Formats: sequence, C-alpha cells, structure tokens
Amino acid sequence: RLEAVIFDLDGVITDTAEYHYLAWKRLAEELGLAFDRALNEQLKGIGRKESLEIILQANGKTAAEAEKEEWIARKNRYYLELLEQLTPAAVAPGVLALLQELKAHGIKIALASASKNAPLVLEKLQLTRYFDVIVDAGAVKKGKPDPEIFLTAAEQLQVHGGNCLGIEDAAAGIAAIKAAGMVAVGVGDKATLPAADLVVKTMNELNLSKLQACFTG
Ligand code: B16
Ligand code: MG
Repeated sequence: RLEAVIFDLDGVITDTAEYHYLAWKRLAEELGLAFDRALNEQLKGIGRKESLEIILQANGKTAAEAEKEEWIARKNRYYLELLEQLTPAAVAPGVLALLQELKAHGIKIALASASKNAPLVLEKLQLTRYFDVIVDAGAVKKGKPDPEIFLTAAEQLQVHGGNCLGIEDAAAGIAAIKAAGMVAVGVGDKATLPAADLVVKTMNELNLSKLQACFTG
C-alpha cells in the first residue's frame, strides 16, 4: 500500500544537471581538464567528491587531497552563482500537481538527493512546504546505488520501506530504491532504467492512481 513517495531532486523535480555541467565546465577549463556533456551524464546522482574523481580519472590525473578540496569548493561557488537564476518556473511540468495530489490524500513526501544544496534548491523553487522530510546528504555515508539515503528517508518518515515508492532519473538511484525494498519509478528512457518497476518519459505522466497501481499490479 502506498504511504510515502520519496523524490530525487536533480532530473526529477528540476534539471539542475545543466547548472552542475556549467560549473564543472568552468572549473575544468581553469584546470586545463577535458570535460563534456557525455562525461557530465556520468555525474548524475553522484556526489561532488566522486564527481571530481570521475573527471580526474577521465583525464588520467591525480591530485593531492587539499587540492581536490579546493577544487570542489570552487565548483560549488560557481554552482551557487548559477542557482541565483533559479525560480519556480524551473520546476518540471507535472511535479507541482503531483505534490498537491499526494498532500491532499495524506501521502507522506520526502526528498532523497545526493546534493548538499538540495534545501536551497527547494527554497528557490518554493517547494519546501510540501516535504515532510529532506534527508541531509551530508549525513549519509554511502551514496547511491547504496540504499542508505532511501532507507534514512523511510525511517525519518516512519513508514515501512515496503510502503514507499521512490522516483529517480538515474540508474544508480533506481538501484538504490530497489535495494531499499521499495517500488521504483524511473523518469527518462526505459532502456537506461531497466530495473525500474515503471518508467515514464516525463513527470507529467504521473498521478496518484498510477503510483498506487504499482503496488497492486
Ligand atoms: P551538490 P540528485 C545530485 O543530485 C546531482 O545529480 C549530481 O550531479 C551532483 O553532483 C550531486 O547531486 C551533488 O550535488 O554538489 O549540490 O552537493 O540527482 O541526487 O538530486
Ligand atoms: Mg537525479
């Protein structure tokens, strides 16, 4: 029985991946590293530290810990600058209606994002009030595909995992939801999210009855 929906942020509620791309691109250019959209795809759902490691590895580079910390902080400054442009207009079509429908029917709502900037992004989108729980990405030890972030959300919501449904755009996120014993809905391409119980192209296609149907059939 559906009791709670746990949302991913980037790629589900809004497309902050473009801002992450621009911020990493700016840093990569300053450091003389190659970085393109294909590589950016690999960073979706992955935390900032792991993201830098992937970029360095793709360039056959290593760096000292202190240097990496400085680069990550710099990328985050660039990202925060870009977030200043973010407004409620950037909420993906269909998301607000779904949140309202869930709230009206007493379904609990949580956010499970790898982003430490998630609370700020929700504020800018004016969506904070819909969320019963926002899992602090900084408090989670293992990133997706580990189920920890989804299990933490269910625990904080006080809902059994079997009654939770997670919505994700990244394969690592779908894997995390399934490993948590929850129903997984993928947003994007069926071919890239084969482990999902249901895949939709856009959030517009989802409503409460479609989510409930994942539990009965
Ligand atoms: P931050 P999600 C993820 O968000 C992004 O997809 C990923 O590209 C980013 O590196 C990560 O958040 C960390 O973000 O640098 O803001 O802490 O998809 O888990 O909502
Ligand atoms: Mg995502």
